[in-house]
Amino acid sequence: MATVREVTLDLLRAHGMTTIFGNPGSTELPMLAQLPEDFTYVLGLQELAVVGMADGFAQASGRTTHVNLHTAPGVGNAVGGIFNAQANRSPLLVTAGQQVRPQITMEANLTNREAVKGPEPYVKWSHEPARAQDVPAAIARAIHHASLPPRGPAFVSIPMDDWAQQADEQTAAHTIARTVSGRATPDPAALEQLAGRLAAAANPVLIAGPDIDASGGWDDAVALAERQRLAVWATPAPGGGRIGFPESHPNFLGILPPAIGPAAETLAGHDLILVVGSSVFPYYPYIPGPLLPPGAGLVQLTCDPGEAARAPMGQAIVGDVALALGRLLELLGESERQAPAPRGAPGEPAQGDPMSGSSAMSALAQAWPSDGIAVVETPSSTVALRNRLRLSKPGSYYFSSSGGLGFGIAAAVGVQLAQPARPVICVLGEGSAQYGITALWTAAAYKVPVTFLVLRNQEYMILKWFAEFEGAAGVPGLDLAGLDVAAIARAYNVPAQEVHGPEELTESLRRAIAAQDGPRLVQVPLASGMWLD
Ligand SMILES: Cc1ncc(C[n+]2csc(CCOP(=O)(O)OP(=O)(O)O)c2C)c(N)n1
Repeated sequence: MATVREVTLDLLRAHGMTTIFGNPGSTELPMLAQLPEDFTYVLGLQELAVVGMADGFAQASGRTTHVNLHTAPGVGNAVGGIFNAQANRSPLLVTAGQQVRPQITMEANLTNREAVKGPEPYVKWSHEPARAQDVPAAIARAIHHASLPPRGPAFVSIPMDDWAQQADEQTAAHTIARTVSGRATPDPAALEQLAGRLAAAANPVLIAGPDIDASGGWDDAVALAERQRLAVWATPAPGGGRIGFPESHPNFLGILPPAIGPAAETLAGHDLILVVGSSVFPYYPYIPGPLLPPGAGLVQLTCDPGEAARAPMGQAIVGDVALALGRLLELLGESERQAPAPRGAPGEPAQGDPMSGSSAMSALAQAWPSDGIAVVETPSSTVALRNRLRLSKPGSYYFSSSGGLGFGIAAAVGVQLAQPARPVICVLGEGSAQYGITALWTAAAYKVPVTFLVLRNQEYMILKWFAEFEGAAGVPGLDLAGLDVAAIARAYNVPAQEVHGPEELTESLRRAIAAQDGPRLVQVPLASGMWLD
């Protein structure tokens, strides 16, 4: 007779989910005891980092990924990361331990009271099985929820005495054998109508979102833009957790401003705005204005019915983005329209030491490997990074779509574990680095060769920009004097150095990227108060 645990391990194997990201407590030990050798346990030292690593791994591998947490306090620490994973559409199975069933009603120590309520707003499904025998089916259901579009985290709380119980083997066999597929073709008539509108438009434009990359629609998005002579903008940076279009392409014009009025102003002159794989739009801050430029229509292609329903303007077509792009290519030939005028190269960055964010990003561009992957959490230099690197291969950029900090270091570790053949470079503000800092230990302990670049400007610069924008004078707590991430990194066993000036920065980055035996961290002082692109 098989136990609940044995059946569950077989279920995880059947889904190829043999890597577990976790931080253990007493309530998880019965699941982890004598973990079979075909499973890998990646230890994170704090739960926000654990979820961030799994988020990066899930996105970069395209596979649903298992996170195991410690009852209420572990789930509590993880919630910021689960919020990020929801915005990133990361398919995560999140499990947490729970008191033994005989002691839940009396609320013995470590009982996760109302376990399903904690993560509920941030997951697609939150559950605690009614019986031990239901654990495999509950975990299977969470895996299916996480994997179906729009993908995202799903949560199961598991009483620790369930694992040793006898499984219902007949039911379990069905549970393990099931597969669920959810890639849906959009309404063919709606796509035909859209193709007709595109062909007839005088000056259409494409807004490229993260789901182009996630769905595998990259090449078709490029082919559509070229064939239809579309100018292309990236969806605003906060929602652009992944890049959906090559940023060195002559049709690519830049990142759409993230506010209502300026976005409409930027799109003035276009009569048809095609938004692919993005919400409409991830606005922030609030700068009111018309939602669309005069005379323009908007059509959104999205896999997410919620995203379609909440868009404030335009039409939406729901279905798989890559399938939609493929169908549009079948329906549309070469357009006679003029190709858009290419944008110029960014200006020379201001020189000097300490450097500006732009000159640091230019120095990074000099060292950039052609197959490099950027994991980005550098609020005031994100635009500079995009402008200077002009990343142009799929799967090359990961950023937290929610804006929640604590993603960068951890996600970089997960991305590198999922993509061992490509160099991962994680660019961080020194303030942002603190939220997921413990993931540095995992990088060192598991010899994950990420290059971390820390921009040290001794302040929360982006918040100073927001304070000025909001007219909020005299805000306390925006300065970070004395924070030395290189020193912290060394304590986590990551070789780290501080460098000065663009040449030394490029050289040290080249060496760090070439190192294969584990992570390296390079920190560079930046001038404060310099917002540049
Ligand atoms: C979990 C979380 N807490 C707080 C914030 C608010 N926040 C946004 S940007 C930022 C400062 C980031 O500072 P740093 O990384 O040094 O970058 P800089 O702004 O200097 O470029 C803070 C605290 C957030 N986004 N997420």
